[in-house]
Amino acid sequence: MKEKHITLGEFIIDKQTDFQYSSGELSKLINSIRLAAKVVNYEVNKAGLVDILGATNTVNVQGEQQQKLDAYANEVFMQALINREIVCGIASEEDDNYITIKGKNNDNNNKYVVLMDPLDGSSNIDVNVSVGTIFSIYRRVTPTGTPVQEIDFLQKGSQQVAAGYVVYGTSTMLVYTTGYGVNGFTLNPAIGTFYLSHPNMQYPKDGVIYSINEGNYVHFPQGVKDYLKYCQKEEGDRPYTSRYIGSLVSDFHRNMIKGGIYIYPTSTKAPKGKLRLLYEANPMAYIAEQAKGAASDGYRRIMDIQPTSLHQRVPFFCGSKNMVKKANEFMGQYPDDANY
Ligand code: AHM
Ligand code: MG
Repeated sequence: MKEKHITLGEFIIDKQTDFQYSSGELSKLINSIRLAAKVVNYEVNKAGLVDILGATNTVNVQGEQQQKLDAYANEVFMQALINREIVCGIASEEDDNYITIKGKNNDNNNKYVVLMDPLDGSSNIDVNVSVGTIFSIYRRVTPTGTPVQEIDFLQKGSQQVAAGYVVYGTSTMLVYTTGYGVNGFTLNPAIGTFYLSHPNMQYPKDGVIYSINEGNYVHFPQGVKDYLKYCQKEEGDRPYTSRYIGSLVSDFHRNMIKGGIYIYPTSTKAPKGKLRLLYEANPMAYIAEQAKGAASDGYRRIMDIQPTSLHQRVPFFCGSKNMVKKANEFMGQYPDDANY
C-alpha cells in the first residue's frame, strides 16, 4: 500500500477538535506561524548571498534597507499574526514591550497571546550554523473585550496551550505541541510544504549527551561543576559525550532525538542565567515535558515559576528525564544557589 504523506496543513485540521475550546482560532494561529516560518526560512537560507548583494548595494530590490535577519524575522512573524487578526497581543524577545492587537471589528475580542523569540542564536548565522524560532501561546486571563494587559503574558508555563519551534537547519523543521504530544514536520523546500516526518517525538529516558558552554566552567555554581565531573567520570556508561552548538533550538532538537541534557546555568558572569523564561525556557520546557523529558532551573520545575517581568532570565536544565533528575540532585546539595 502506498504510504500517506500528511502535510502540516492537514494535520492542523485533523487535530483541531483535540483542543478544549476549539473554535478554529488556535489552528489559524499555528497556520500563520507555518507561513511566517517559510518566509523566514527562505531568507535565512540566502543569508550569505545577502552579504554579497549588500556589499554593492545596501538597499534591496524593493527599495528597502537591508535588515538584520533577527529584526526581519521579528517583523515577519509579527505581520503574519497581526494580518490574520487572531491574537490580542504579542511579546517578542526583540522588543522591550508587548504590543496590543485589535480583532476583526477593531475590537479586543481575540483570546490568545503569543510570546516568541523570532530568531534565536542569530549570532550563528554569520558562520552558517542552524538557528531557530521559538513560540509560546496562552489564552489571555483578562476578559475579552478589554485591551490585553501585561498579566496576560506573565503566566506560568504550565498555562501554555501550545508551543513550538522552527529549526532552520540542514533541513528546516517545525516542531510543536498543543498538549497532546510533540510532532515534527520537515519542509520540502521545492514545493514549500511541511510534511509530518517525526510523529510523537519522545526523549529517550536516559541519554549520554550533555550540552553546556564549558568555557564558562570556572564561573559555574558548585552543583553544576559536580554534575559535569559526574558526567565525565569513567563508570558504567560514562563518560558521557559533550555536544554544544550554542544554538538552543538545535541543541534541544538533537538531545530530544538522541537523549541528552542542555544546561545554561547561573554563573558569576550571568547571575540569573542567560535564557529568557517567557521566550525560551517555558516553550522548550513545555515541549520537553510533552516529549516525556523534563525541565528545571536546577531546583524547581520551569513551568511552575511565576514570571514577574517580560524579559526575566532563568537558569535552564532541560532534557531526558533521568538526566535532569540527576542534575537536580547535584544542585540540591547547594540549596543556597536556588536563590539566584
Ligand atoms: P540569543 O537569544 O541572544 O540568541 O541567545 C540565546 C542563545 C541560545 O540559542 C544558546 O543556547 C545560547 O544563547 C548560547 O549562549 P553562549 O554563547 O553564552 O553559550
Ligand atoms: Mg534567544
